[in-house]
Amino acid sequence: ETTRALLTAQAAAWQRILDHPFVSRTSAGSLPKATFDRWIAEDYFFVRSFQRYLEALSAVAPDDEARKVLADGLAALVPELALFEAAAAERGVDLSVEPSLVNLGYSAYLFTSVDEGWPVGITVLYAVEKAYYDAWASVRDTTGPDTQYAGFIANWSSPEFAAYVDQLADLVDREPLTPAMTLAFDRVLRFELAFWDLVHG
Ligand code: MP5
Repeated sequence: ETTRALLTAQAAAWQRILDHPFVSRTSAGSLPKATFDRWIAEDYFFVRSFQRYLEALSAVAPDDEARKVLADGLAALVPELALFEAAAAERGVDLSVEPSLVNLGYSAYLFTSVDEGWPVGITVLYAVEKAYYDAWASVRDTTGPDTQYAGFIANWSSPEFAAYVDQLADLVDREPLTPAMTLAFDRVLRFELAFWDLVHG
C-alpha cells in the first residue's frame, strides 16, 4: 500500500509531530494563551489558502469518486472557518495579521503540488489532513473534560473526519508510489513541524 509505505518511511518524523510541545501542552492545558492565539491567526490564513488549493486539486481529479471526496472536504471548511472566526472573536485575536514566511511557503507549496499533477497533489492532501487528524486525536485522547479546545479537537478528530482521511488514503493507495510522491510527503511533514515550531517557539 502506498500510504503504508509513506508512513513507514517517515515514522520518526511523524512521531515528532505527535510529540511536539504544542500538541502535548494543548492536551495538558498548559499552553500560553498567546501561543494558541498565534496558532489561530496563522492557521486561519493556512485554511483559507487550503480552500483554494482544494478547488484547484478538484479540477485535476481523475474521476467522480475523487471529486466527491474533495467536495466533502471543501464543505467541511465552511463550519471550520466559522469555528476559527468564533474563537478569534471570543479570544480577541486579529485574524488579519500578516502570516509568517513558513505559512506563506507552506500555502504556496500546496499550489505547487497541484501543478505536479494528481498523484502528488492527492499525496499532499492526505499528508496535511492525516497530520492534523493524528495530532488532534492525540490531544483528544490525552486531555481532560474541561478543555477550552473542544471545538478544534472535534473538528479534526471526529469519526467523520477519520472517515474522510481514510477516503483520502484510498485515493492515494490507487496510485503506485513514485519518488515525487515520497518527496511531497516529506515536504509536508517538514512544513508541519516548522509550523508548530513557529507558533510555539
Ligand atoms: C491542517 C491545518 C488541516 N488546518 N493546518 C495545518 C498547518 N496543517 C493541516 O487542514 P484542514 O483544512 O484544516 O483540515
